[in-house]
Amino acid sequence: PGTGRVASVTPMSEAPREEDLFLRIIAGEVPADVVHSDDVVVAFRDIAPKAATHVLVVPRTRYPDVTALAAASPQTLAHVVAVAQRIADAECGGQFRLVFNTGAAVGQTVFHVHAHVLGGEGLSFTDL
Ligand code: D5M
Repeated sequence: PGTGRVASVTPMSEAPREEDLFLRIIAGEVPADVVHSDDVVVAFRDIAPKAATHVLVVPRTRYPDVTALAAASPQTLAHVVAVAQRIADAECGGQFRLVFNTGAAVGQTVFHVHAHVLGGEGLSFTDL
């Protein structure tokens, strides 16, 4: 006990707002192919898709990663999962892979929490 990482409950990461690409997409300042939008999340197609369906589900409120989101707003995390299911139902038979890169060492490049929803043709099974 006591060895686990202490989750941040701070909603804002350290980077200034104008450096948060996903806030700029949510604000409509940067174009994106939006497939779902509601009061809590916006979902748009990844610019470099790894499968036929590759959508990012992004909470409107800025948390740096999924650990911070889960600590601060588990209901928002549950909503992200529900929206992922809805996208997969519409696009790829209801089955999907959900990825939250958490940390630069594992490939996180945008430090505004986002779920990668992956499914359909072209999904590689070599990594997992
Ligand atoms: O995922 C960040 C993802 O964001 C990565 O798969 C590319 C995608 N990306 C980067 N710029 C854009 C724009 N402008 N539109 C749509 N998608 C974008 P990470 O888990 O942080 O590596």
